[in-house]
Amino acid sequence: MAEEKKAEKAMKLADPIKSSIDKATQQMIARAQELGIDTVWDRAENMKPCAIGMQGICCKNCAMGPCRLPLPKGGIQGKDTRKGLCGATANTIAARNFIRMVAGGAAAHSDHGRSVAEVFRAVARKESHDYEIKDTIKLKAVAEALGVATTVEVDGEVKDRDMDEIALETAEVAFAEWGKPEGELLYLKRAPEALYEKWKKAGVRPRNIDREIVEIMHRTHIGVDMDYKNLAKQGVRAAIADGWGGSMLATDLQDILFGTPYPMQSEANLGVMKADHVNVVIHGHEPVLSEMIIVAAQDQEMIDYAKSKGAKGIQLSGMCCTANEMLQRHGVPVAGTFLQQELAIITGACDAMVVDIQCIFQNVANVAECFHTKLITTHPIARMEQESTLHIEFDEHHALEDAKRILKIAIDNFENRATEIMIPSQKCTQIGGFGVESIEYHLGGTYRGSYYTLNDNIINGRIRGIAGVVGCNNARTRHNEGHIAIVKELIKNDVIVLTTGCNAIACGMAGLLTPESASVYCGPGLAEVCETVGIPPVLHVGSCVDNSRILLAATEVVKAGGLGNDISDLPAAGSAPEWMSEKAISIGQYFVASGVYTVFGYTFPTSGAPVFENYLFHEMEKLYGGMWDFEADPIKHAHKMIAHIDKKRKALGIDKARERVLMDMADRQALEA
Ligand code: BF8
Repeated sequence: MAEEKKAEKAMKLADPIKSSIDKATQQMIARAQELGIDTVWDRAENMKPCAIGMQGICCKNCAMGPCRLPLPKGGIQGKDTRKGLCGATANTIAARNFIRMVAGGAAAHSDHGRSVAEVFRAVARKESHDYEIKDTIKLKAVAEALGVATTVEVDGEVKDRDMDEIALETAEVAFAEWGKPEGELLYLKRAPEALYEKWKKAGVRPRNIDREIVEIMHRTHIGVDMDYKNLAKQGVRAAIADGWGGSMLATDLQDILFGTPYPMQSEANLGVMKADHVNVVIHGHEPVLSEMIIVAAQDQEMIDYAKSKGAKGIQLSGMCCTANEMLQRHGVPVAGTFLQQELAIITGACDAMVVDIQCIFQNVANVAECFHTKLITTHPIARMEQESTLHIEFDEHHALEDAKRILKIAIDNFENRATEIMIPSQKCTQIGGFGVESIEYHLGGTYRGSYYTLNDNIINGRIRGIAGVVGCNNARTRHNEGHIAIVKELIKNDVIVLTTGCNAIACGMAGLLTPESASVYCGPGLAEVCETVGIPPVLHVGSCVDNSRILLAATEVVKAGGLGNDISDLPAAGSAPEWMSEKAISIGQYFVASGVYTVFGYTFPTSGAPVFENYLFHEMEKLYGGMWDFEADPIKHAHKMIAHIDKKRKALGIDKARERVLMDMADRQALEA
């Protein structure tokens, strides 16, 4: 005990100002320190990452290792002779580690998709009565993309097929995508034809979702695949199975069940919590849980029960991607990003934190023990060893009942609060809920291709290009600094940004998700477009599985014409400024495999194997049209993306248009000719 106390005393504390650019976060880190509660930033101060592991050159795939292959001082001179006990080279080890990250990320997204598919199938089979199909238009579109007939011929007459029948067959076909014995993923044909042909030529069309992930685990076992190019190829195949498979199905089936998002106003940051309300923070990823809690929280009986305990009402808020899911469909406010999860409890006003899967710190249980907060786990695959946590398993067959039980625990806990509560005042107005459909609504044409107005403005140079800026926070970098600096630099240079995940939350907290921000932060061209159509310069398109919306939006841009015939022809680039998760690597890899130049910040997990890294950064472009890059400095990072956008504009012959920016009809006719 004395030893433990000594260790605790020796713990270095993080500097709140250096830890985050966000005032609410700074205030709450300081508050935690005052209370003697460690947060992720303090732990990062006291534990440095392993330099060899960071560079991807530590192999621990067998018990002869771990084999560590550090780069020699002064770099590699001549032949790289580094090898592990079995002879695995640095390239083989880095490639194996890299694609295992892809497997982890693809598995997380795809298993999330599978859970949604299970609920969808239960609804289609009429086994679940708490959920229902909310968007039949989307159901028909998804059915058609999966080859399910939506019409039927009766006596020579074509009629609409019964919706229940369509739902049932769509559920069965969708479900088979995870494990069908032959064929290829059905959604691959949604990609531009030129991209599909590239995948075919490269031999990377996924057969089914699960198989590609399993095959990575096999091929990276000791003594199997020892060619970094062949390993990378399987990484690409599994990543495509994520982006154009598991994630895309997750997004689509969620839209069918819970409604396709449309733009709506809300707020972001810890200041959305209310001292006089029962605060329930829902944290994780699957909207299957949050949707039902939203329904339960609107139940008058529940509201009255909260009032009977002395609260003014129930305040739901979201954390991480669950926040994005609740925001985009219901306008529920966002409490914070990945790194702010402990801080929500440190307010002293969190009556329950309800978690499901992914990106949840185990330490939230320790923090909750310092307060009255009930930490409730809900998913059978994600439990915690801390006995203080409650586990209420969420089941689609009695989901509303489970949700009410959870809410009741939170309400009962309201009166157990200590008197001292500290909720930061910071919160920002934001608009969330954009997607393929709403972009078409705002930036589509009346008479021509669906994304005509967007394409026209890219061609005439008001919009210089499109960026997808996504991904996590990382306690090794200053919270939100990279996210915001990169996004601001892009929009200043007339690049419209599509955002998801924690980047979207960071942008919401910084006030970049409002139409009004256009006149403050954008270059003149982008500002003019945003002001004319009334959209923010940064469009929040959802959670991390919703990066599939970016793939489909890019495909719509290709279809609308005038900007080449593949995603790789577009003046577009991707970015994950503060990435940390395996999911980010899988997303990055499917962006690259879909033709997008993709830059990661903070660190890159192959830097110890320069030959393999060169393959990712340069050679991949020849196969897929997209490639990886790395840049830690946010401004240089943004300018690498802008340089790529300009390169693509030049290749399309629209670089001159940009110099003029405002074009008259004669200019436009000259361009079209
Ligand atoms: O899936 S961005 S920290 S919350 S992994 Fe996690 Fe990263 Fe946030 Fe959502 Ni995505």
